[in-house]
Amino acid sequence: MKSEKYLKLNPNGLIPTFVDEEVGSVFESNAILEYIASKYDKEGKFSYKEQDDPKLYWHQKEWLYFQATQFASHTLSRGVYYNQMKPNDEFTREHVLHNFTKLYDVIEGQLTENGTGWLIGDKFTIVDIAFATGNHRRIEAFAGTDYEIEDFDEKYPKVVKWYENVLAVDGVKDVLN
Ligand SMILES: N[C@@H](CCC(=O)N[C@@H](CS)C(=O)NCC(=O)O)C(=O)O
Repeated sequence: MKSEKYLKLNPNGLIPTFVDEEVGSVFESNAILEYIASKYDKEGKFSYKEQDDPKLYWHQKEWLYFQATQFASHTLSRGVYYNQMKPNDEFTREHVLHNFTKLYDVIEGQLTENGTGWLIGDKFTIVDIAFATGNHRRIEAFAGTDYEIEDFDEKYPKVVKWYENVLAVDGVKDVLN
């Protein structure tokens, strides 16, 4: 990931990077999801298209930005970092858990308002893929640690149901395990 060859494809030196004949390479996971949707999901099975449904297309984008900046970068990766560093300090723990609570309140609210069992619209989309990956990583990283969200299932029943829906999609369990 830090080799000269890799850094030409992804100057930030992280994974993932998607390599494709048409555009060369794409980095940032949610940009990759959008690219794959645009190129390989022409019929909109897993994504909303601007020409067909501009409202849901822009919701799709806003939730992907929210996932990348607020969920993955601001909260999940900081939590993983602090959990590994074990600063043993209540302020840090409260801070990480407070950020997670704010995020999961937003996600629970969106699932309640949308009411379809999916984050946007009425189908499993790239938005669900992005958040499910983060949710999977949260469970994997924090189960049994000081950073685990207490009584998650009681606080976030819609998220629990949504995650079950995602895991039931063909192929999802295989890639997450
Ligand atoms: N915002 C980036 C984050 C990428 C990222 O954090 N990748 C991690 C793995 S999930 C990584 O490459 N870590 C290795 C490192 O930090 O050197 C994206 O969504 O693609």
